Amino acid sequence: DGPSVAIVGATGAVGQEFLRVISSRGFPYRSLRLLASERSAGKRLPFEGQEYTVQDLAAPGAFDGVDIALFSAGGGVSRAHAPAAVASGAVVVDNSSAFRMDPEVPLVIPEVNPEAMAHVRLGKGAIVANPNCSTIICLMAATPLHRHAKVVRMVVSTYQAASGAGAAAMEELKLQTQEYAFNIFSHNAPIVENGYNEEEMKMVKETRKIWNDKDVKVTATCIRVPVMRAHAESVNLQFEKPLDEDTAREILRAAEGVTIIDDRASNRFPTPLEVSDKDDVAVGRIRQDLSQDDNKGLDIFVCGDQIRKGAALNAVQIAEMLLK
Ligand code: A2P
Ligand code: 11C
Repeated sequence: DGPSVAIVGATGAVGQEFLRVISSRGFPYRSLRLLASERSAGKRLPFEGQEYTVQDLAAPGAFDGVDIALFSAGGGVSRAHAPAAVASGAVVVDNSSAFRMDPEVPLVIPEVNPEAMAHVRLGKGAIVANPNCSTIICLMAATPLHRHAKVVRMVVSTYQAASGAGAAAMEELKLQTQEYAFNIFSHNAPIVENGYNEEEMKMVKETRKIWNDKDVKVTATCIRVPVMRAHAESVNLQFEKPLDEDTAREILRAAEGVTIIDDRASNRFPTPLEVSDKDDVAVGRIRQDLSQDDNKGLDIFVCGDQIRKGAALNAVQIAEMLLK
């Protein structure tokens, strides 16, 4: 019983995490198909006591009988192959940026805007987009506060792990630790004409779409750091209504998928290592922004596993919503 699931990019960092998350959450599937490029076709991957042969995504009939296709093989692959999956009746949960800003495509963080996918039904071809990892991790912490006091402006600075650039970049970090270890650099995404890079612009545009608020002001600076698989983000929030830090802490304590690590006495706050392989996003350094009047500003520091909640877990949660 359960849906027939295909994983596109099954050999990649996120693809492999899809499998771990499916297993750890006991996601019910009737059958599983592992797809990647022709380079990997024929490769055998063990999973839950069975051996699966990786199939070429481009082979005819790759999506025949598939109910849910989890895509994480890059935007180009999604653009080229998601339409075929949709045509054969599958719901595609796409982890790439290819369709995120398409007005017809829901962009979903289950804890934040589940209502956006109210019209998506299993058995009827559709695409649901998984937001960018930096956006997911940021909004997991910012949204509960936004619901309470309405964010009017948000300033984000990220410290992003190598995993966001894929399995090859993680391997490179291991090999080149000397070079990476004493340095950080601006995110590798292309710079666009306004001087922002594409990663920063994703945070701006995706936040507006997810919050369904075209007026919220967002700016971001995205930096790559020598960390393996979890992003850190400094988030400065300006609210319409006053929000004091104790209330903020209470709100975040009650928020699903969020853990508070905020021990001032022992200087213990979220770190990328501590959230690695964890589902929850960790929030700390919760404090009133001194530079804003009337308790209308807060600073917080957020860490989240980029491959888990930033990608695979969020996508599997979306797939779980389809089963309800
Ligand atoms: P492959 O291993 O066959 O190259 P990562 O983000 O960790 O680099 O992983 C990328 C994933 O996307 C891998 O599973 C990779 O498969 C897959 N992929 C990349 N290019 C293609 C393509 N043209 N067709 C199908 N899968 C692709
Ligand atoms: C990073 N956010 O950490 C990227 C990786 O749009 O899904 C994922 C890119 C995306 O570099």
